[in-house]
Amino acid sequence: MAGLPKVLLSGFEPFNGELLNPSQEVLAELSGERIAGHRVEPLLLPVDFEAAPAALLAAIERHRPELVLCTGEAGGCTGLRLERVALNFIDARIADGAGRQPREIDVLAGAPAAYLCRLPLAEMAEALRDHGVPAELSLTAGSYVCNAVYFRLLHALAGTGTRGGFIHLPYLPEQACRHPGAASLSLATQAKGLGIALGVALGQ
Ligand code: PCA
Repeated sequence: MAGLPKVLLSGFEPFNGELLNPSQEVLAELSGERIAGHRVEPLLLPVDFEAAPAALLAAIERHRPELVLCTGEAGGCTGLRLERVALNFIDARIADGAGRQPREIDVLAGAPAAYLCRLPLAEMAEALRDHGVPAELSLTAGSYVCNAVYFRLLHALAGTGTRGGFIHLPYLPEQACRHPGAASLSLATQAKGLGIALGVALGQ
């Protein structure tokens, strides 16, 4: 399988007092899997405005993937949230892992205000629902570390043949127990959903 083209799949470490991050857990489920003729290469990122994009861009250099799919937790969302837009904007509600809390600044000065995702997100969301996985399209990935990583990803990939996307994930049931009323999806369903989304994206 070493010769297969690669998909780079990133997730984040737990943050904001959580003991788990669904995006970290799905990496273990999908690591090394073969999807539509591609091998899934996992990458765990720290919740850090500087270290996370740096590690992602280094991994892209190292692995030369055909597709990069980043994932992160969006506690409270009800399904897989397919992000259409990466904004050149940071406004951190809480400090990152390095203690930084930038407010109302650019991700990259001089770069465009936003990038649109070029993956077939509507088709991916439809396929997810067809397979019983709740999914929604979203026009903003927020203004925290996930959006900053997404913006740096799409900026780096602009004009290359490599495609990229970002999917936010709901709490795992173990997390939702500590947030009464919050939605959750099992790890198996989340991992299945990412496999389906990747299959549709790679089939294009
Ligand atoms: N979610 C955060 C950062 C890390 C994560 O998993 C976000 O949505 O920005």
